[in-house]
Amino acid sequence: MTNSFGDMQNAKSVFIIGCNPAVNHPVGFSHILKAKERNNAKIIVIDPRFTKSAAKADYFAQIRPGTDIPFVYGMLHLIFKNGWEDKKYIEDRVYGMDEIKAEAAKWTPELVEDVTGVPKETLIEITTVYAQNAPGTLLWAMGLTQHTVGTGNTRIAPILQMALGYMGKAGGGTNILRGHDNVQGATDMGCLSDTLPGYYGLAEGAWKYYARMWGVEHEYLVSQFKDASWMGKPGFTLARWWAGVLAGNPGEDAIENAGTNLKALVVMGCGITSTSQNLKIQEGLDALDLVVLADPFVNEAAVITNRKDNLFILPSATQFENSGTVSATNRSAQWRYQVVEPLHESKQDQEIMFELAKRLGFYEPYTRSMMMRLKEDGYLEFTPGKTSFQWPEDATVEISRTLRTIGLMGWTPERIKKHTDNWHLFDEVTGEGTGPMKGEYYGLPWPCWSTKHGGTPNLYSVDVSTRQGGMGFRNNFGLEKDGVSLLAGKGSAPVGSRVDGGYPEITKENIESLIGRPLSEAEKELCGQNWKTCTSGKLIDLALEAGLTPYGNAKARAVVWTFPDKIPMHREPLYSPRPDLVAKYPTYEDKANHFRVTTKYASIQKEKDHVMEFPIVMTTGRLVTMMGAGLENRASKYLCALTPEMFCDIHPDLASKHGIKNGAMMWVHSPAGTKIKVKAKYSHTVMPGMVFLPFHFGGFMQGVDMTGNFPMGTKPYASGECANTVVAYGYDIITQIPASKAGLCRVEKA
Ligand SMILES: Nc1nc2c(c(=O)[nH]1)N[C@H]1C(S)=C(S)[C@@H](COP(=O)(O)OP(=O)(O)OC[C@H]3O[C@@H](n4cnc5c(=O)[nH]c(N)nc54)[C@H](O)[C@@H]3O)O[C@H]1N2
Ligand SMILES: Nc1nc2c(c(=O)[nH]1)N[C@H]1C(S)=C(S)[C@@H](COP(=O)(O)OP(=O)(O)OC[C@H]3O[C@@H](n4cnc5c(=O)[nH]c(N)nc54)[C@H](O)[C@@H]3O)O[C@H]1N2
Ligand SMILES: [Mo]
Repeated sequence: MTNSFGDMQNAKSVFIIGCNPAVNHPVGFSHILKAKERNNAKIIVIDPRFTKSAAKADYFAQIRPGTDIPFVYGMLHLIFKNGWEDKKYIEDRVYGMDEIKAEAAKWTPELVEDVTGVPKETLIEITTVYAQNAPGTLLWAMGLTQHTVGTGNTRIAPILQMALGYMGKAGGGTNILRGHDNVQGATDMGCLSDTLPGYYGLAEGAWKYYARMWGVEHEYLVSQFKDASWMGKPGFTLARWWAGVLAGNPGEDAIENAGTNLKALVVMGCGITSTSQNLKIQEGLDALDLVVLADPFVNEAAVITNRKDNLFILPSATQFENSGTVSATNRSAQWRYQVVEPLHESKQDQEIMFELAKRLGFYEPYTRSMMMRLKEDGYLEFTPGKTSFQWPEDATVEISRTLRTIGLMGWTPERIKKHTDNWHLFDEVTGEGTGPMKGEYYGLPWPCWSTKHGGTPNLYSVDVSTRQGGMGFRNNFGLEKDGVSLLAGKGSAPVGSRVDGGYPEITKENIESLIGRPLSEAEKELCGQNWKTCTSGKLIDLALEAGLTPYGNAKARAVVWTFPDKIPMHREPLYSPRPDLVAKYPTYEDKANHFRVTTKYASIQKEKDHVMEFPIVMTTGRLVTMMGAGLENRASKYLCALTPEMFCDIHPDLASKHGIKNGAMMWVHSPAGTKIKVKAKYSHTVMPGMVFLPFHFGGFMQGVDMTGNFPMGTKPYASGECANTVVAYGYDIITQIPASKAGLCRVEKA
């Protein structure tokens, strides 16, 4: 999220594409309603369903799932045609907009109507309103990401903001509504298989930096791998771990995993039914040598598997029985205080991990750096006299001294606690503190460059100084491309910047020329190679003194030359209802070794015209009463009274065509050959050609009730078929997120 929920109150228009905040972020949604009250902000919703958010909108486009790229190109077509783009902003701050303009020229309102199903009058009306009510904030979440073109979707949305000059403005920005409590923090801490914590890449230099910051030898880290080459390779993802188990079986995708299949699975805080192709997950669970489930509830992995042994359920403590920092969707930190001691036999997650590390023999190096402190010269030493570490404070200190890329240097435990304790002293809209908290923004939203910096409420704003959170775009992709400079244009820099325009990221080599004075020998001693690895913090301090942003001041790039689609391109879903459009906008070629697994694209789309047998578009998503895989909520009697069973939203016209009565049972069949039996719920939120399934239920598999497998007394108050049993093959080309928003199905009376 570039801005924050509070900042949305500054918006004059709110563009909601691929999320349903009235249901999934109801507290956050109140800021949008306030924008309407304060500024008469225009609310625009683009969604295949008439959602509760759409019910509050001024303009609504009911789009066919998976066609957001054409829709936004249609908007850009009109913006460029009418000269509504922010020319100066584009000139100074964007690389490659000409290529976008050329693609947008193809997407006439008529073509957009044909591909997306949105009447061209609606497209024109929405574009006009959005371009003329500046600034506009743009929101998305899973409606954009869970597609084979998810990454393209998440690129075209900021490009729209850039074209209109809405990025880096209060009341503007791209505001991606994060999901779980602390999901922003989890990503920042490195719960991804292709980065180290803080998004440091898997390069040797980054590993060496981490070795230093963990207080271990680089060779020790290397010795944990089959050979050093595996340190540079992304691992499996949550979406496809089971492919690592099943590889070698007939029909399964090939893997590249150092010559071995996966043998053991440890699940910590993930409901197993939340990933697509649930039948494959069941097969994967059955085939493993060992399954360990650490969860406050009985994870349904234990219930849907047919295995009889080597399955362990470890009772994890909940957030109320633990403490530490959590990061909110706007990159701000909060201290979470423990409320009660872990109940009964449950253990906090870190205790489980410490015990595991002890048994496997690496507890000491695992926890070593919490016993160390950073010296002024940027090197670690054992803290004199320290015989044990204090959890979670010492871990927080380690994080703040290590995760420099995103600017966590100012996140000391003392500061974060002080913010949480004084939350009432901060402004709801700007995040600015008053009284003793003056000069700081609530939760020190990152980047928070140093212990003196107050955090960054809105990313990429040059309207304020670097001290107040101003910055250009990150210089991350070199200084020029094909002879064109990638640095920001002259005149575009945060207020008070010594350099009036673009500059590269700060290094030992360029610091003197950028700040305009020679460094003393003592100062030079303290400088690391570049700001990211300069652990003394000297380079950052020098940059801030000159009003410079440590990571440089560059152009945002609309063209990503390393991706298969250099600019976002429309590609039909693997299971498309429009074979005529598949011919025109085919998907990607199959991709070998995509997070270690060969991943099919064209070969599925070309198999046959799936729509002949599976003529109904199927999408999945959320209910306000349930969360994720639903284990927590289905343990609540009261929530279960509101949504007691699994259902399918179906338009009465479609249902009656199949003889399905409201409240009767129906089958939903997927092209993967799987099926679920659910209750029909007549609804006008979906069009007659489409159904919607919530994904919060589990415990049943293709009509079979498996809830008898719950240990006594642990069965949830509600169980049911899992939508992901009928979410078929399909993964994003870059991130591998399952394509659970645009599928096909067939329905039948049960
Ligand atoms: N009550 C509740 N709140 C939650 C959660 C929960 O489970 N329950 N989960 C949390 C989590 S983890 C997350 S990630 C967020 C997710 O928040 P959202 O992304 O808002 O959640 P979804 O309901 O999955 O999907 C949002 C909307 O995308 C629409 N959509 C589907 N396909 C397309 C498409 O191709 N284009 C467009 N434009 N729209 C499409 C769907 O109809 C749906 O209304 O919510 C968080 N908040
Ligand atoms: N079809 C379809 N599938 C989807 C989606 C969709 O839109 N459609 N959305 C996807 C998205 S965005 C997400 S984020 C996932 C969400 O899916 P999950 O990540 O599976 O979501 P939760 O149900 O919140 O799972 C959290 C699990 O952690 C446990 N837990 C809670 N607190 C703790 C703790 O402190 N420690 C430990 N160890 N465990 C704890 C809970 O009991 C629960 O079992 O679903 C994905 N799946
Ligand atoms: Mo999520």
